Amino acid sequence: MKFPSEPFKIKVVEPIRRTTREERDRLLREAGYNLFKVPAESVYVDLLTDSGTSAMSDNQWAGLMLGDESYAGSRNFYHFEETVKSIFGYRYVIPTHQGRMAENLLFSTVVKPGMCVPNNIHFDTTRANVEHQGAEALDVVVKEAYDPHCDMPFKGNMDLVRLEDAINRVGRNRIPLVMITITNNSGGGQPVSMANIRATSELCRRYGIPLFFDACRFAENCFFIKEREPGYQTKSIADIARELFSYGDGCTMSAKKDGLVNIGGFLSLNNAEWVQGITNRLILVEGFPTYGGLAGRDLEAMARGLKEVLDEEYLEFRIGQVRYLGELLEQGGVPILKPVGGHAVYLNAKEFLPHIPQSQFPAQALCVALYREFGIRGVEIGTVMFGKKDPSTGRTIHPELEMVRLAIPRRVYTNMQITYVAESIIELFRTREAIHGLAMTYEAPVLRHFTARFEELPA
Ligand code: P71
Repeated sequence: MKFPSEPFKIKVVEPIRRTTREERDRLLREAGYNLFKVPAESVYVDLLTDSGTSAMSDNQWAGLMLGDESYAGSRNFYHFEETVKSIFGYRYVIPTHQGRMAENLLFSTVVKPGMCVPNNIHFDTTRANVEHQGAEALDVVVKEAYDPHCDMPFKGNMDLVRLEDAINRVGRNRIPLVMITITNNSGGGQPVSMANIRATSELCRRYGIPLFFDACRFAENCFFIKEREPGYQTKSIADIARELFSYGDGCTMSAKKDGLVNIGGFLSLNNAEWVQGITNRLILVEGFPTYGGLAGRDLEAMARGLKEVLDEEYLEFRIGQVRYLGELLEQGGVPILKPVGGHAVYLNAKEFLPHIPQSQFPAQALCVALYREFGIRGVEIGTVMFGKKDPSTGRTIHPELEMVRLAIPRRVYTNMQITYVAESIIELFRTREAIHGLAMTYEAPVLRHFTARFEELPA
C-alpha cells in the first residue's frame, strides 16, 4: 500500500502558522482544555471535521464569479436543480443553507409527536431534529457496528430484522419515513451496501413507508460499493449513485461534505404534497425556493462540486489518503477503529490510554495531548460528547466507544502533512504513560462538548 498521488496541483496557498509547545500549553489552559475553544489559526493540521472544510477547485471558484444574485429564478438555481436531478433522480429540489435545515424542514412537515424514525445511526443533528418533533429517533444498524475490532466491508448496514420488528412494534402509521445515512458517520464513516439498501427499500415498500437517505457522503459510499460489492466494479460512480437513489423516495444532504463546498445543502424528494408543506415553511424560515438561504454563487459552486465529487480519480485519492493514514497508524501499533471509513480515522482511546479510567475522559485527554505536543486537532467522540447522567443516581453512564475522530478535509492536506499526523500519533503512543486524565469543571445542560471546561489531574 502506498499513498495515492494527488490528482491536482496547488494554485493558491493558505499559509499555516507553526506554534510552540509553550504557546499551545497556554492556549489549552485558556480554553479549559476544550479544543472547540482553541483558535483555528493556532492549529497546524486541523482534523476537527471534514464538514465545510473542503478546498474548492478552480472550476468552482470560477463559478462563483458567475453568480446571478437575482432574488427569484437565478440561473444558478436552474443549473443546481438540473445537476441534483441528474444525480439523485428525484422530482423536486429544495436548496437550504446546510444539512440540518433540510432535516428540520422535512421532519417538521412529516413527523408528529409519538412517531418513530428508524435510521442506521442518526447523526446528532438528525436525532435532535426528530426528537424536537416529539418523536423517537431509533438506531437499527447491524450490531457489528458497535465492535471496534470487527472488520467487515459494509458495517453501516441496516439490521433488517430489527427494522421489521420496530415497524411491527410501533405500527407503520407511526413511522412517517425510514432513513439510511450514507456513509454512516456516527459508526465510523462506514458504508452501506447496495444489497442492503435494496432489501431495506423492499421492506419499506411492503409496508408503504417512504425511504430517505441522509446523503452527506454519498459519493464515498458509492466508491466503496464499486470497490467491495460484486457486480459493481465496471460501473461508474454516477451509475451506482443513480441505482442507489432509485431505491428511495428522497434525501437530505449537507453539501459541506460530498458537495465539496464550504456552505450549502438541499432536500430532494418525489412527494408533491410534502413539497407543498416544506416550501411554505422554507419561505418562513430560510428563503425563497430558488435560493433557500444561499447566494446564487453558492448554488453554482455546489452544482459544480456535486459533479466533481463523482470523479473516480478524486475518490481514489480521497479514500486512499484516509485509508493510508489508518495503515500507517496500524503499522505503528496504534489502536484504531476497523475498518477505516471514508472520511476519518478513529483512535480507540480506551486501548491507547488503558491507564486512564473512562471517568477521567481518556479521549479528551488524548485530544489535548495531540494538540499540545504536535499542534494537531481531532475531536472527542466519547464520554464528553455522549456520556449521560442517570436521572435517579446522578452518576455518569459511559458510552461503549471512547474515540478520537481524525476527520480529513477534502483536497486540503498533502500526503506529507498526513504523514506528519501519523508519525506524531505513533510518537505519542510510545510516550502514552505521560498522559494524564481530566476532570470536568463546567458543563452546559445540552450539547456539553462544545462548551465544557476541564482541569488536568495530577500524575
Ligand atoms: C461532522 C458534521 C458537522 C458537525 C455537526 C454538528 C456538530 C459537530 C460537527 C454533519 C452532518 C452529518 C450527517 C451524517 C447531517 C449533518 C448535518 N456532520 N448528517 O461530521 O455528518 O449537516 O452540519 O450541514 O447541518 O463533523 P450540517
